[in-house]
Amino acid sequence: MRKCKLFVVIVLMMTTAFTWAQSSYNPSPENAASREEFSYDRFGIFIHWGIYSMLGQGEWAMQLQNLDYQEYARLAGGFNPSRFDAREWVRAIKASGAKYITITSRHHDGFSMFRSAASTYNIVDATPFGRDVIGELAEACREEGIRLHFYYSHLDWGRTDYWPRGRTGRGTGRPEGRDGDWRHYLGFINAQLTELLTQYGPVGAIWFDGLWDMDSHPREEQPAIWNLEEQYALIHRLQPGCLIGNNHHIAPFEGEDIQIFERDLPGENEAGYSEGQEIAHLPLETCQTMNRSWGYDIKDKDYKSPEDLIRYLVRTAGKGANLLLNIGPRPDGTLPEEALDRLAAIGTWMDVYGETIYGTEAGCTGPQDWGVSTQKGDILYLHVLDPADVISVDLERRIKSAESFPEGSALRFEQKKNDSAHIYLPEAPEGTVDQVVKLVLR
Ligand code: H79
Repeated sequence: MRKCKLFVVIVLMMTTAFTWAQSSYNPSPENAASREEFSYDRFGIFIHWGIYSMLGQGEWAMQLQNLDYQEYARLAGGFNPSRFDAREWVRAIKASGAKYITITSRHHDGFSMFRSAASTYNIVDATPFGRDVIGELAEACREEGIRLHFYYSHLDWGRTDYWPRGRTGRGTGRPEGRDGDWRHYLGFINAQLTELLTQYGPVGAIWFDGLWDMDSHPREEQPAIWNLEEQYALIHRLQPGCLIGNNHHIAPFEGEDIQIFERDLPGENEAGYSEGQEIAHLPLETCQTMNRSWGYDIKDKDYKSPEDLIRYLVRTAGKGANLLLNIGPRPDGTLPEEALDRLAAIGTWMDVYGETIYGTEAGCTGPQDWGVSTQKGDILYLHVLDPADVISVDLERRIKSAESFPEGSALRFEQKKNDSAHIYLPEAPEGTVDQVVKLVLR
């Protein structure tokens, strides 16, 4: 009798383990390699560009001003970014030290910035410009050796088959939908994802946004509502190395390869979109704006200084995360000078300090009152962001040597048992944004 019970228990355990193993997502070798490459790179540039850029009030104008969906669509007829030059963009971005570009292939307004047979509401068919900007960008990225990621909005403010409606897009004048619309809409998404993943060569990542539009439903229902299982499988089947990220502000779902944080470092919630967003065991990415806006805002000159942006990049690396820093190009296709200045300044800094950012992990000290640290094996880079003569560092391992970076001069340090180490810093040269100490640990 006992034996029989034990047998039943074992069989039950085995079937549970089997179903669990079947349903749990295992990234392919190509995907695992992409994750490593992604984490190594630490820095990317985000681009929010669409027909909304013409209105000069960010990418949410349609929702915020309750613009009529048919009238809004007329904007496309005037979109002619005569100064757009993909190569110029990519060169300026590459010179910043960024290793990838994430561009809005389709934002919440529903307009596709790429050639699409799934809808004529796209840049090739609906604008006098008639050029596939995503295609041109893909080509320029290939030439310059920089990866391309696609932002793709789950939600849509302009399509009538986005029905039933979610939290937003209720004031755009669309008629009520019919049964079957939602299924049709999901089919449209799969058709467009297929286009994005077959028309432009290797895609580094698909970056979803807008799932939160249906947040009147609990988290457990979201994968079924949005057809995530099939959608994610489609992406990984078409391009196994393509990473999937979803800016849903909640813990990652099965099948996602990176975890995204909006306007906050992982574990922080100052902007208010990351409440309870536990940090997963996935590559991490924080997206942030240079000024206050994502899409071009003609009034927003409130740019963070180049120094502050560099320090933000350092803090992100100190968390073991990537920074995806945004630019909102103008409707004529140019990048604002303020953005170009910042790209150049970050690039100058990265030329010297890249070693302390690329390929590092979060440093073993965690955040300290003087700054943060990044690490590569036995090498620990202390990023002193608040100038000091001496800093104390909590370390479990013994320090073998300490030197200033990039100068390489030996620094005095003290490390007694069961006490913080003290490191004496030289005077920082004028204009230092981050005083780096390179420690070798035993
Ligand atoms: O593409 C950029 C923005 O247009 C988009 N994500 C970045 C990368 C974005 N969408 N929303 N927001 C930024 C912030 C607003 C979030 C809200 Fe909500 C949506 C407030 C209310 C609904 C989600 C659900 C956050 C709070 C509740």
